[in-house]
Amino acid sequence: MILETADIKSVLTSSNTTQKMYINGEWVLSESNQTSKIVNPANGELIGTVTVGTEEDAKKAIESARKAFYENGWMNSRARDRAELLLQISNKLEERKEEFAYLETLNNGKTLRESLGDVEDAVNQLRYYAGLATKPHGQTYDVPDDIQAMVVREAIGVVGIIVPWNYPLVMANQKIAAAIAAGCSIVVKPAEITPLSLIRLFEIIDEMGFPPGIVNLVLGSGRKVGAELVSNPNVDKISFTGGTDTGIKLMKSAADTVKKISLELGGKSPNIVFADADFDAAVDYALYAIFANQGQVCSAGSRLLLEESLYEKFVPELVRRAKMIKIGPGWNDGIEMGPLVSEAHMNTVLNYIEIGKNEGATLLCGGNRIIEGDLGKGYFVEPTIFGDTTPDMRIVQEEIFGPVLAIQTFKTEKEAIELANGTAFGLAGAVFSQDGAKAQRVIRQLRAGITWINTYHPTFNEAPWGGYKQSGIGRDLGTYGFEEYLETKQININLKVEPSGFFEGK
Ligand code: TXE
Repeated sequence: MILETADIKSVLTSSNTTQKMYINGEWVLSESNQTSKIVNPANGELIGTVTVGTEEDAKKAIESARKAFYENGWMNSRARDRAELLLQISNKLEERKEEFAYLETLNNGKTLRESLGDVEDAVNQLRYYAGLATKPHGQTYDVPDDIQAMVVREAIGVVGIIVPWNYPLVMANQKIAAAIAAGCSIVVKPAEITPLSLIRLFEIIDEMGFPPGIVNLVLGSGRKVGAELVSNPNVDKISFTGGTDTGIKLMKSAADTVKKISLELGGKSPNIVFADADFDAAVDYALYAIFANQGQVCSAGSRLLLEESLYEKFVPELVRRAKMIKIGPGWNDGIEMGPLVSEAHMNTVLNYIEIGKNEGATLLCGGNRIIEGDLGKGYFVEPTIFGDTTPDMRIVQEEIFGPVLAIQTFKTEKEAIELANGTAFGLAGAVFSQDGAKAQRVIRQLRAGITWINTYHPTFNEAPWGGYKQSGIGRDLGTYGFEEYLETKQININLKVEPSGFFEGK
């Protein structure tokens, strides 16, 4: 699918029009009167202007979500009606699949095939959670008393949803779908630099006729709008995806109101390749693990753990193929890797490459921004691979969130496991081996929430997504992700209604 320049224009809202936020069922500009320019990372061109919300805007959205939930009846809304709304959103989104994919590519930089995959995922998330909406079930207990004891599940209330820029549509959508299915009202905040697909999703949501205040979108900075969502006592829960440093701040702030939080944070995930692995598959997935979405994936296989005896054969092939990756604007046909999301993020990644060199790692390929020709206008970085790393290096320990792979080597299974678990993170990990028992043995030793054997990256809306250790708390997706938006209430019904006799005096 090739996008012509004329088509690109038709996908975009005029960059002279300031795009609004959605609060209490209305499209509004921020009282700040400030705007922010949204840039296409493939060429630095302006692709939109959006209003910049403030704490006051966030407060208005929270108040409307609170009213809608607690006073105007959403708390007692019917699951079947919510399911129907989610299905309708999914159908509309599916009808406009290509448009949303183009928009995501223009704003985020990812290739069109990846954007299309994201939109398809988003459609399926809405359908999956529409199905789950009617499924929460309680329990009854046989208690040693004349009491009928039972548990019911209820919506948690007002949910603040804060999302990053690497999957702008799909990450917000998975939280929105689960929260609405559970019966919550929501206030969503996209990342500052990638709000366009979410604004458009809210155009669809607006057509659905939700009662005002159930779904709100507030644009603006994490420091102001995001922080207000986390500290405001009228928000019952925060669902966050983003960096670990920000997650730590959020957790501290949420403590003041004992707010329930789920955090999906960073990673430095190991991809362990044993000498007995299928060679071609292991090379192929090692590339996919780190270079998909330009490495801007929380679960990226950013550390390749190679059995030492395989090194001489594996690394030259890996490097050869990394150099063949087709880089360019994500909307062009055949492009396999797009630009990084912003100039600032590109500079962070380039800085890490310098750190790697200074730490003494060997640069095996890449390492540079691409400055030739049209690509020089965008934020393109070559696929980069470092060898001769040691576990203490920053490029081995810290999340770079770009197309930078660090190779580590091991001699024994035990050593592989130690290296794999040797960071503060615990999001994901993979093992490549044709010895099924060994592969499973190693996977069971990984302190990570998402794991693969003989593959990397496939993820499913049906299965839980989240990490061990400093990669987060709680889960997105699947039934586990649904649970995050439900409270648990115990109800005890007296079957023998008479005085308790606890106090003697009458
Ligand atoms: O993320 P932030 P940034 C990692 C990755 C990346 C680094 C920094 O390593 O290089 O984080 O990226 C909002 N209160 N990941 O700075 O700050 C912010 O506005 C409330 C991994 O872009 O975590 C945005 O909407 N909210 C990650 C969201 O948090 C705050 C994906 C994420 O931004 C806030 C992205 C505050 N004080 C980055 N400060 C993953 N797990 O996939 C910021 N925000």
